[in-house]
Amino acid sequence: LKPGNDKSDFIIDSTEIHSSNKTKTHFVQKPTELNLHGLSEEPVMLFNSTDVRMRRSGRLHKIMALDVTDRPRDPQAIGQFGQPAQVPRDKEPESRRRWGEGHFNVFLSDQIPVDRAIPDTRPHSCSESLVHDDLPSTSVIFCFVDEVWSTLLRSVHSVLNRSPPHLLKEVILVDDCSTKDYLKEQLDVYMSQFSKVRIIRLKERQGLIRARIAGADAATGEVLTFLDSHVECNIGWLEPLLERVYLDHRKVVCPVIEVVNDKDMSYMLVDNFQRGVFRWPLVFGWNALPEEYIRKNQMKDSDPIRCPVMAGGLFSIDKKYFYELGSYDPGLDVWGGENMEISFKIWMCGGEIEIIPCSRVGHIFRGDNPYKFPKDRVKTVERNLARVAEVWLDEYKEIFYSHGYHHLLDKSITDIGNLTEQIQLREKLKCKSFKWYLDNVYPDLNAPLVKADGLIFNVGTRKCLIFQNGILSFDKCDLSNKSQHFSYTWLRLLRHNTSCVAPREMHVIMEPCDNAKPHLRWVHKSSAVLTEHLMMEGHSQPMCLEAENNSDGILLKGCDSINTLQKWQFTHYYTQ
Ligand code: LR7
Ligand code: MN
Repeated sequence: LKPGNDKSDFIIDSTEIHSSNKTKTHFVQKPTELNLHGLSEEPVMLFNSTDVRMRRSGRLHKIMALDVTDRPRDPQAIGQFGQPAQVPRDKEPESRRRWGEGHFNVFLSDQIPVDRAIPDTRPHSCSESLVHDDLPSTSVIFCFVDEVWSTLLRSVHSVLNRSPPHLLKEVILVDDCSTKDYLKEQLDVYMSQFSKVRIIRLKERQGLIRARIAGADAATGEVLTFLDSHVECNIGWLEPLLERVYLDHRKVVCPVIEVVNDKDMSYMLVDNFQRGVFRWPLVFGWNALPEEYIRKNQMKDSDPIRCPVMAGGLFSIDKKYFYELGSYDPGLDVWGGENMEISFKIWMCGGEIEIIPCSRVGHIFRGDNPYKFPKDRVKTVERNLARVAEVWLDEYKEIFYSHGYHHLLDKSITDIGNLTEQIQLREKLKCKSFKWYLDNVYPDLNAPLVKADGLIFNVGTRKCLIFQNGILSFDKCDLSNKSQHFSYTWLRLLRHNTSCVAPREMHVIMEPCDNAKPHLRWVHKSSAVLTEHLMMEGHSQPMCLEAENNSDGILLKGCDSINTLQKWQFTHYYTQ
């Protein structure tokens, strides 16, 4: 038995060994002298190989990459080896009816063995990679609410069967106050056969963020590994994650998240070189590393990939470091935004986030949440995001609010809760600025601080706006004159230092800027007819800024698409 030997790994039952690779899986031989049991506490007895005996001597070795199960695997079983499964004709109504239990094909999931084999999707070059034999141990934490029975079990089995026992301290199941009966006594009974599995039951629904904190508080391993409760950890998934944390305790590492198809439950591999990013307004997404970057850094497909943000659900983090970082903001509710929070916190406060291509975990991506939100779903998520933006985004939070979240600016309508502790934490940890993060971690994000700035040129008078001695008027354009410098902000304010252009009857004056005040907002460049106009926002009668030809004054007039006295241009535009 040569673990980690080239592409093939060994899947071991109590009766058979299979060798698997990307395309085919076949039986190799019966393990006569090896009586393997995945659930034993004693790895040395288990494998009796030089690799395991060498552990704790700090040397490097190849990844064991075992897949151990206590029953022979049925090669004919539905969904075996990650193959697509099919619903028999006569079962289609039942399968459709049960979809809503998990927002994936629950009927099929229930037919598929909870310990099925899946294809080893690691890139070729992973067979070259080595790990230390004194890696830290980990506690695997699954938080769940009303998870489907068979997928929860499959998640747990995949961890027990594919993690080297000496590295797996425990599996903690945090039940976030599920309502389903089978998740109570039946789950206790089932899990009692595994000495490493512990169940924690939350008395009230906490949401996944506080549930993870509860799991972490109970964990005794040196590293915390968080997983969603509908995953399948692939062969050799754990060691490469722990290796990175071992090398640097401030590395927070994610496996490649592969896809367990929600319709046929097949295990599907994903493209290489994908990294986690965000787009405005703090929406998580994937993007491929640019070819040029890969070439320049001579990257192999097994090399760790630096990620501006993590997807959120699947990662390992040094336990001490997790608490040094103040864990999660406990003010985040139910679901959403916590991945942004922890990602910004990690990067800005001295850590790193990586995707480790030699570690692969399948996840069922679902079209909808199969559980209830105690409050409105949209409001919950946007409130979470606003907390993150307020604490971590500095002046860039305006970009966030400008992407459909203006309504959150009025704190009398949306109470985002107290942020004092989070802000103090950021100061205590001496975290860097969001600008530093953008420059160093995510430079390819287009994030200009304002939409436009420079002089505001009036096309009709060919003069520029000037704010001097408390008066707004016109003058000959002069870029070197600071009094003529304005910016057009993300929240559509016309700003000069801390003062903003505001309507006052049929004229305009300067008022202290306030993002929460809608009357300070001007539409510029977003309407096809009035492209160069500065139109008051939110008026049924379109009102535009107009230069007075002879007096250097400014008026508010009904908008007129051809009047050049109503046309204004900034020196620089940063967005469309
Ligand atoms: O109130 C809740 N309590 C919980 O315990 C709500 C959820 N949960 C559990 C739930 O049962 C599940 O195990 O928390 C886990 C995550 O919830 P999902 O599976 O509904 O989330 P998701 O997969 O749709 O969403 C992703 O983004 C979330 C944002 O809050 C979390 O970070 C999820 O962990 C995260 N999942 C992943 O990163 C997997 C890959 C998805 C991608 C991209
Ligand atoms: Mn999920």
